[in-house]
Formats: sequence, C-alpha cells, structure tokens
Amino acid sequence: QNCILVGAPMDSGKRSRGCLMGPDAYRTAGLATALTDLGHSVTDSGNVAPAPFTPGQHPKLYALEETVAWTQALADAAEAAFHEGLPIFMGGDHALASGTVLGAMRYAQAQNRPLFVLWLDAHSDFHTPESTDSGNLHGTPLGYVTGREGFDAFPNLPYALPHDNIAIIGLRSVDAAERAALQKTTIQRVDMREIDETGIATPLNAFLEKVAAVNGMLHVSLDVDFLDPSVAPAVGTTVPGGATVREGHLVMEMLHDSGLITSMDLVELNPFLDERGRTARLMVDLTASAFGRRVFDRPTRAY
Ligand code: DIR
Ligand code: MN
Ligand code: MN
Ligand code: MN
Repeated sequence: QNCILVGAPMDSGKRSRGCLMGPDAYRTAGLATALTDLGHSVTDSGNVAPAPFTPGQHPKLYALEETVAWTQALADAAEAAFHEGLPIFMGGDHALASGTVLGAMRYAQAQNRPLFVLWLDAHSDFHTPESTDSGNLHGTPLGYVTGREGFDAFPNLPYALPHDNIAIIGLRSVDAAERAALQKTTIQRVDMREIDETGIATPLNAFLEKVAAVNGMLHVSLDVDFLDPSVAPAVGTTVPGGATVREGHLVMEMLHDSGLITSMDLVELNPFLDERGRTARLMVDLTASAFGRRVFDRPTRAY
C-alpha cells in the first residue's frame, strides 16, 4: 500500500483538551516506521488546519464554528489524500470523522463504489446537535454522515450514508436518545455483551462479507476508548469493560486479511493522559496489525 499519514490535531469536539497532541504522539511512537517495516510506502503529509472561522457563542454546542471549520478542511484533505493512496488520519478527537467520512463519501461516489464504515468505539456517536446532552460534537459524527436532522451549520452531504453500510463494534455507553434512534435503524450495533457471547470475529465477519459482496470501500474509525481503559488509559472518556488487546488485534488482523480497508481514523488519543506512551504504542501496534503485521501467515479468507 501507499499509506498517506494525515495529521488532524482537532481538539474542539469536546471540552477536555489534549487530542491536539495526538498526531505527534503517533509520529513519536513510530507509526511510519511500523508501516514501512511491513513493506508499505509511507508519506506523512503533515497536519491539516481548520478553515478560517469566527468563534460564536452557541447556547449549547461547544466550539460549533471551529468544529465545522475542521470538518470542511478535513473533508477536502481526505478527498485529496485518496487520490494519492490509502489515508490514515492521525487524530484528534472523534469529531474529525465528520470530515474524513465526508471526504470518503465524496471519493467513493466519484469512484462509483459504495462506502462502508466500521466504527470501533465504546460510544455510538449517533447524536444530533439537538439530542446531545453534553453539547460535545465528538458525540455526533455518525448522526451527521447518516443525514440526521439539525446539522445545518455543517457542509451539505452528497448523500446520506446508508444505515446498512455501518457497523459499530464495542458499544457499552449509549445515551438514551441515541439508543432510541439507533434501534430504529439497520445499523449493525455490536455491544460488549454480544462480543462476550459470540466472540468479536462473528459479527465482524458478517459485516466484512457485506462489504466484499458489493466491492465496497471500507473506512475504519478506531476510537481509543474501544479498548479497555486498563490497557488504553490515554482517552478522556474511559468506559470500563472494553475490548482486550487481543480482541483489538484480532479485529485488525481480520481487516488486513480481508483486503478491504481503504481508509482509517485513529481518534481520541490524549497523550496528556498517557503513561509513558503506552496507549500511543498500542494504537500503532494495532494499526500495524491492520496493515499486515502477524505472527504466522494464514490462508487468506475468501469473503
Ligand atoms: C457522550 C460521550 N455520548 C456524549 N460521547 C463520546 O457526549 O455525547 N465520548 N463520543 O467519547
Ligand atoms: Mn467516538
Ligand atoms: Mn476527487
Ligand atoms: Mn468513544
């Protein structure tokens, strides 16, 4: 692969600061070297900056104007990066996915391919600007890209991402309004209980089969809090009972074997909260698994 690293030091999606240091933590933890060691070519295209904006004073939403400005800039940067190779977005908080998925939607439409999104997260991030309790827009990107109401301040979508094209895996913190809305959709929602009961491979295989059947593009959005806080403490919104290190690697190894990934977000890493870089290093190791690091070769699974 020709991997394009895109820094997205976006920190406006919630009130606690620190995700702006994420891209440099991934660089320090050796993300580029991990990928070149696996035989990929890597270009670090540096950091994106938000479009010009004037801070406002929305009664409820935190940093709305800045978040919209990032969404605009990241959508354009993402679309451009797809023309160069396989983009890996180094966040930054999860609000950045409003931009990266929008860019992926535009590119997929131009390629005449359906876009699928795999959301690895403790949270469903399916709020609208009206339904959010916290006012933190990192809780809204899946609401935005699926065309939910109330996103008038954000860039227009080329189309609404179909619910059938989305899987969320790792769920264990879903707000009441999100639960009510999600349960009315066909979004594949895999909570920790399902992972406990069936293992993580079963629901992931089902989703990957759907992607492969229609030659879909696949955007993977990996939130640090997908992982259990005992192994990934550097995130502002820890929720106990998350994925183990091995569950994380298995997902990534299966994604690699599928050959389906066309772009990836690494989000919510807050290096200010890390313990000597251990979370940054785990995220780099997981990314390496997604791009071919393995103990032994296995026969490729035919999807
Ligand atoms: C909560 C937390 N559902 C909110 N969301 C996220 O603020 O809307 N935390 N994404 O990481
Ligand atoms: Mn998230
Ligand atoms: Mn284009
Ligand atoms: Mn989360």
